[in-house]
Amino acid sequence: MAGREGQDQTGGALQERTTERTKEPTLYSVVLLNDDYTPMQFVVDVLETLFQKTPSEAHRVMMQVHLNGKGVAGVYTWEVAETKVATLLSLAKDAGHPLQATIEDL
Ligand code: TYC
Repeated sequence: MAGREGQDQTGGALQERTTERTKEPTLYSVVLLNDDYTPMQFVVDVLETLFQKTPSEAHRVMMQVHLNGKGVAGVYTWEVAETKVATLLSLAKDAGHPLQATIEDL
C-alpha cells in the first residue's frame, strides 16, 4: 500500500495513528574469533570488504581480536548477520584459513 502509510482511510479525513507501528529490529553482533594461523592482512581485508570498515578501523578490530581473543566486526539484523558469517567462513575456507566468527546478542 504505497502512498498511504501513516494514515487510515476515514472518509477523506486524515486520522493520526494512535498506536506505534514502527518496531526496531533486534540487533546482533558478528564476532570474529582469534586463531594462530589466519594472516592479519586477511582479517583486515575481510573487515574492509565485507564489514565496510575503514583501513584504520579494520586494523583496530583485527588487533582487538588478536590481543583479546574476540572482537565485534559489525552489528546487524539476524538475517544479515547470518549472511555475513556464511560469507566470511566461505572466504576463509577458500583461502585456506581457519578464521571463525559467531553471532552474539547485542
Ligand atoms: N592471530 C592471528 C595471527 O597472529 C591474526 C588474527 C587476527 C587471526 C584476528 C584471526 O580473527 C583473527 N596471524
